[in-house]
Amino acid sequence: MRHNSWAAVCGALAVGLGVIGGELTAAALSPSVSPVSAVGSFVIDVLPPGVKDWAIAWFGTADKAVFLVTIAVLILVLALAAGVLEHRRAYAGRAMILGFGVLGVLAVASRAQATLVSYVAPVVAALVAILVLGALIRSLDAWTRRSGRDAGNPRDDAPARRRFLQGAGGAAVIAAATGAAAATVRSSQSTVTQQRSSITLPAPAGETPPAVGSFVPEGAELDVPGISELVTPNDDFYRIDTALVVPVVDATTWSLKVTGLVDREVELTFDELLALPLIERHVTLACVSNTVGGDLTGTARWLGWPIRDLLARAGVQPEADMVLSRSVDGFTAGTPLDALTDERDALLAIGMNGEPLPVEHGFPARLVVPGLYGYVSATKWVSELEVTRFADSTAYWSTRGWSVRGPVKTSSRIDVPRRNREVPAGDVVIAGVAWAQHTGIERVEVRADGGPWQQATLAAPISADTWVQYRATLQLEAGPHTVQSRATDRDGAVQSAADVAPAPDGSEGLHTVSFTVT
Ligand SMILES: Nc1nc2c(c(=O)[nH]1)N[C@H]1C(S)=C(S)[C@@H](COP(=O)(O)O)O[C@H]1N2
Ligand SMILES: [Mo]
Repeated sequence: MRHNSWAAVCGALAVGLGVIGGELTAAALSPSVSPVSAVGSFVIDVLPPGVKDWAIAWFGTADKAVFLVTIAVLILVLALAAGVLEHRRAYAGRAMILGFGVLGVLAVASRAQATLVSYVAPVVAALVAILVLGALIRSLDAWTRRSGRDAGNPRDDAPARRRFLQGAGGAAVIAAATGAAAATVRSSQSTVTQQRSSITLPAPAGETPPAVGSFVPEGAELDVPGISELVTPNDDFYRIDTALVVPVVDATTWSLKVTGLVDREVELTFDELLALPLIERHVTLACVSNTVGGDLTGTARWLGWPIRDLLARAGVQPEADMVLSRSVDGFTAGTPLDALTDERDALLAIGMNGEPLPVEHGFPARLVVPGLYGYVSATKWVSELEVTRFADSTAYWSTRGWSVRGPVKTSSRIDVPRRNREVPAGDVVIAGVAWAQHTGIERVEVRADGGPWQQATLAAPISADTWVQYRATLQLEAGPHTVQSRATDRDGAVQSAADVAPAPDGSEGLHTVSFTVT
């Protein structure tokens, strides 16, 4: 192997040990801010608007691993370069690592959860990498000098070669061992997962008669194979957030503060929350990034305390018109005060479909506000409600080109038949779900091939805040067909047919599905 290649290996070993040292330090001192994930989150936050739209959809779904691997590959390439540089010129590679150490510190500084102690990890990472790189390259240089002077005489450079290989081998062994230790420590932080599974949720306070929305009425579920489940199982519930690594929040030390334009600040612990009269409501959440016919929407039964009761406890001052909810990871949402205090049951939720909130859906507590897109209302891992004014505060996505207000737009989706399927001729069942949160669905119509609209049969709604299943039968002859659906809300407003992209305030258009009748 050429000495340059060995230099690159030294770079990888040094930076690898540095990264592991940094992660171990972070795990010990401030688990919520690991240097690597801080760099990743920092990159997400500074993405330019064009890349961002694509990124929301991308990071929001299953592909965070791809992003983490990309970051890892990038770090590796830079590490290889640092090794080669240091071999060419003493201190050049170490200066490069120092530069990245500074970037690491800046990235950590950009994290809302960062405390003074969080900075120790990137500093340790840079120090370890610099020290190891210096030592390894010095030993490589000694070998290079020997083999240069006595070219063609392998016996003379053998001791220097052996010394270098022993050093590099030792570093590799230490990297493997500490890497394994770091992985173990990380998984032991799944104690929060254990904590979550040991929580027994209280039963909702009895309401007589049972409140609309607290139960699934007779006839709410249609028997159509392939239709969206009326209540989405937690494991199938869409997930959208900016968190690269799911925030790990210890419920025993968590609290929610109500601050800002209030008569008195309120602080609520998880145990206090458990002891309050909680209610349960089915609510359909929707993401503003959902495209027409997309799957970034779901319905769950949420257990929580009405936010209006919490705000009443704090005493909201008359000039306030917005609540800026803040997550432990710095995400913010700006919700109109009305939506949190009017008769709709906006919840500080701790339960989802009978379980404590799954960690990725906001454990230990999140907001659920019927009728508003998630980015302006559904703050997960919520830690603070700052009562303020739209004129004085701007939330995370609203500073990034998305609308300040985010009421959910009425929409409907065709679940059956699926796109490009072959369906037997005769009565063809068209079925799906429609939603107009907080107004309710009045009617759903379907049509084939641009023909006349035909009214579908609606299932019984759980409430105005949930989606409704619908079904229709169309007589279709053999050949290719295209069906569309449109919903009308209880105010008589018909779902928009305009072709509108999600940014800045939600998509519009008719879901259109093409298939073949055989
Ligand atoms: N802390 C935090 N809460 C958040 C977000 C986020 O990025 N961070 N995203 C919001 C958005 S855009 C949506 S659509 C909903 C999605 O909630 P879910 O992942 O439980 O489906 O969470 C909201 N709450
Ligand atoms: Mo969203």
